Amino acid sequence: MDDCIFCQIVAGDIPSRTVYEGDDVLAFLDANPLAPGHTLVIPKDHHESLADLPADEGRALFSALHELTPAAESAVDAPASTVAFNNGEEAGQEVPHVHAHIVPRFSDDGGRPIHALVS
Ligand code: DGP
Repeated sequence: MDDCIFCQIVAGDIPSRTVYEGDDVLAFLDANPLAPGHTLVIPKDHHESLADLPADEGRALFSALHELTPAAESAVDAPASTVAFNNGEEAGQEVPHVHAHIVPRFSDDGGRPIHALVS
């Protein structure tokens, strides 16, 4: 999709700080991080919501999350993380290309759940 920011990142037309690239999945640092190491994990193909994502791409995305979540934590020495999808505009999805947020969490960040992090 020409006007999709994340498709432009996949194509290399918008720079990003890539942390992982596979055949189907790209991960890069969030431009507006909620915490150090805040990482976005996306399917390379354009799908707006989780319901649009083919099952094989969903499996590739989850497999990448399985690897990248502990990697994101250890990169910033975080003991935990919040992993979340904003799925749909009413849920706060600003970029209409499926993406998971990995937000490293720290012992001194209050232990608040994700909805408190973004309010
Ligand atoms: P969401 O609200 O779930 O759609 O979150 C979109 C995230 O994408 C938000 O945390 C900021 C991030 N973001 C938006 N534009 C860019 C960009 O051009 N580059 C990067 N690295 N992140 C972006």
